[in-house]
Amino acid sequence: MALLQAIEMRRVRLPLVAPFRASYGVHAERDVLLLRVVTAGGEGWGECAALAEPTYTSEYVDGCQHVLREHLLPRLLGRDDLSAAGVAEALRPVVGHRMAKAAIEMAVLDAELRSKRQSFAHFFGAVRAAVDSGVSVGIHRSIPAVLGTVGGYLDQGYRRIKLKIKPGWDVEPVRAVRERFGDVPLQVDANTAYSLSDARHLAELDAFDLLLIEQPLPEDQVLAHAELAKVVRTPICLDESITSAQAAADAIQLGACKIINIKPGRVGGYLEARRIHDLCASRGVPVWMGGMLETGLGRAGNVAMAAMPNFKLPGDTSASDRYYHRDITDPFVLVDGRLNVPDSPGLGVNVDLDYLKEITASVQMVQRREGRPVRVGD
Ligand code: NPG
Repeated sequence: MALLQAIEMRRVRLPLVAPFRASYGVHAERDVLLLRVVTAGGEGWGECAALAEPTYTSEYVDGCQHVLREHLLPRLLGRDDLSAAGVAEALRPVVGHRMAKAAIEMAVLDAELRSKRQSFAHFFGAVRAAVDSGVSVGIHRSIPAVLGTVGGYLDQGYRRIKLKIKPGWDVEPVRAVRERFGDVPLQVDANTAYSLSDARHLAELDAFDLLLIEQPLPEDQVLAHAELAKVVRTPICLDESITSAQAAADAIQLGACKIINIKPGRVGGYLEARRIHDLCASRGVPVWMGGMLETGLGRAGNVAMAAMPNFKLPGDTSASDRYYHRDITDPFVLVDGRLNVPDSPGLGVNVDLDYLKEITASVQMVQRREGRPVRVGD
């Protein structure tokens, strides 16, 4: 890989079609940190998955930008031996901060693959040209309201529905969706909202033939998920608990999950995500691609990875218009319930630079001067 010369950190505010989840602090817009790396071999783009507030994970977008500027980028800048495969190792002295690390690794990988004229999909060993698209449906105020939303998505062609659940909003919406829409592929996501003492209640969901129940218990309760699996027949899928390939191996061995949701940001980047995919394939554990309201850049990488062979279930890889009136790349559109996998070099999407400027809140450049990293353009 060529010398890493400079990194642009750009904060954009992208208006959302609908508020996502107020409790995660995602209201009318997505506050996104984008990275553009400049190398002697060309440029590359990265997207940080972190949200504006540390309400879903401990990472949040201001914190990511800070740790990148002060601790991560200085360890990478000016290194002429750097490849995407070496980023995680170079950053190992910094503990945690996986979403920040994932963003810079993504940008370096994009630059590297663009310069080799290789697509992300080819690099990952994609086995399909389009991926089945699922959609995530938030907690609604009423059963008629959730039925209206689900009906709208099914009309658009989505191939799987995921209902968010929490205590007080679980069996009834699932029953209503099953009654109204028949045997549509259906799964639920609890985002850690239950405790092991809810096991018998959660087992009531077994009546509805769900694909899976995602992350019912808090993320550090991996053993409790294994206990829950003795009571609940619906396959348990872990998301928040799986922060690395090691965590995935341990959870599988403990019997805590039968399926894993992969989010590259959550695990420190696409290369660790690929290790999880491979590990799960070797253990007979199917995976699927999660989503964190990515722009077209993050979506491009996720869709490419979702074309790998062990991505056996539809992902939260919805079309751009599920999230954004206007995306920063050419939009991803649903074609017969699928998204096409980009096959041009790198991420394979073009950034609409004019629109990007319009929605930019700030830009910071980090580059080397006289052998030391400095930042300019605050
Ligand atoms: O389609 O990008 C998407 C969103 C899918 O529901 C979704 N993601 O818990 O997995 C989740 C949830 C989420 C989104 C969580 C954003 C945190 C932030």
